[in-house]
Amino acid sequence: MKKSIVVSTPDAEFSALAFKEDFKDSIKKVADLGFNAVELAVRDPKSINIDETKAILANYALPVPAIGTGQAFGEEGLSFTDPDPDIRAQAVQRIKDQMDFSKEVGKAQVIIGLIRGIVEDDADLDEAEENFIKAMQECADYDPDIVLTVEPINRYETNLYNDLLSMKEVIDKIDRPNVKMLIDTFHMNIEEPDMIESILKVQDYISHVHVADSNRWAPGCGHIDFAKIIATLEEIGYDGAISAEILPEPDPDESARLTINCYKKLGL
Ligand SMILES: [Mn+2]
Repeated sequence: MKKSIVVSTPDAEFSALAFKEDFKDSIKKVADLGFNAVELAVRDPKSINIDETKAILANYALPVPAIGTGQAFGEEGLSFTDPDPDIRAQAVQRIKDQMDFSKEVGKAQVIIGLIRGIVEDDADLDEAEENFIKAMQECADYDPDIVLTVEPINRYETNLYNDLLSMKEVIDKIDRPNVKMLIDTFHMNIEEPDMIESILKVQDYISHVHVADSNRWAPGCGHIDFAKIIATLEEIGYDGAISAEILPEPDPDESARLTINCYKKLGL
């Protein structure tokens, strides 16, 4: 399993990641610490210098397992389930742009996290699901070579698809081979009755893994049993990346150091 951490490209602002100041400097730090992959958080690929980004990544030989896209919702309000069809269309276009960008960085998986949106009125949940499925199918069909990985997110951040089993159900409804699941230990710790049992139930769907501890600090700073989770992932034959999506606490450098130390202790 690759040892990965989230780094934000210069256009994005997001609290749950290790570094976001100077991109080049952050990539160097990540490589120097011993990570061998880096997940990028990108608000809009059209606003970043793709050639420069590729050159920096190549310089440190860091592959990109996945691209985070949630900032398009957080900062611009784009979502697959907005009642306004224009906003839904913009969200779909943004994910298509991310899929084009993905091809520039080795066919990284494109994460569908908060861009699914939040439904204001629970009465509209069925309509939201319909819009979500339609948007997912349109994006999946846009390029069947790129995997879209949908992430169950805890109830305090969205009311759509909080746990692994409800996400599995909607992935079955989307019914596209390039739609898979991203599991995140921080969200699972809130939503899953038993993280290990839930992982086993959706094992054929998992294409990417986020780690953060129960307090969203680096793994090892809270009470999640990562040894058990890694053993379970090994048992089911998962060989993708383990990517830290964490708060930059107590400070960005230290959060990355704590993460790599934990990875090494886990034998990654
Ligand atoms: Mn996550």
